[in-house]
Amino acid sequence: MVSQTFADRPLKKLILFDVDETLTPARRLVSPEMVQLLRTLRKKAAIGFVGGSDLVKISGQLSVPGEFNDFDFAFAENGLTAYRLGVALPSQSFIKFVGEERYKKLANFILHYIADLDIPIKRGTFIEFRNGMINVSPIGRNATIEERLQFNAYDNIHHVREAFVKVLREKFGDYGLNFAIGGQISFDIFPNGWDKTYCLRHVESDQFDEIHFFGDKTHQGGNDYEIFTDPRVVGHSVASPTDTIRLLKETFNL
Ligand code: M1P
Repeated sequence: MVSQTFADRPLKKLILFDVDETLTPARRLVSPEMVQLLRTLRKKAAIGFVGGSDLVKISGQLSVPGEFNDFDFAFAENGLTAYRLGVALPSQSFIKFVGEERYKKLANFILHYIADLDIPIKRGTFIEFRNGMINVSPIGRNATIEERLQFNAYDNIHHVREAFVKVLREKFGDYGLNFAIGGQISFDIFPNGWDKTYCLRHVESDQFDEIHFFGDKTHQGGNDYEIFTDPRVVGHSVASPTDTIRLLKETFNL
């Protein structure tokens, strides 16, 4: 039976959402139409987001001025940073898992590899160090929106990230790490099992009848794949935020 906290919602279900390209365009703000629909949905069921980015970035994309928290569950970095009704849940850290020495070898290799990469342009911040993962970008995270679109188009033809990940898998196969291409200009590296299914441990005690997940990178190798295919979850694959709106209305009669 669902926990007392969510007993007043007519549907004893939890609806989880990926962020980029599911609730918002990549790295951009949520639309007023999506906010309105999520508020309507939240009256019926519990809702949460589970994004790969860090909490500051995701909050920036999803917060509407004056209305801080529209979600029951907030999972950044796949749930390594987690909040339930605004209260922080226990976390683990990437650096503790990997260890300083091994991390130094990995970071050095990555930076050398990027230095040798001949791609049209480079910007800055090639490794972003987060709590539960690192994020690696060949162009650099300082790229503008225009530059990231250009890199993405280039990468679709030249598969720069795929090739990079292949080399890292070979070279650091004994590190127990997973490599996931989830966005437009980068990929995430985190310990095996710290993919988006990680967040599910935080909702177990609420005993929802069903957990749904909506995401766009649901194909194998995409960063929504593991949670999308998890037996505890009903997965929905979407093509864009507009598609999410359509599917939400259809699935939950909104
Ligand atoms: O949420 C998907 C991804 O979003 C960003 O990717 P990019 O900057 O490449 O578009 C990153 O925050 C990444 O960690 C995340 O998985």
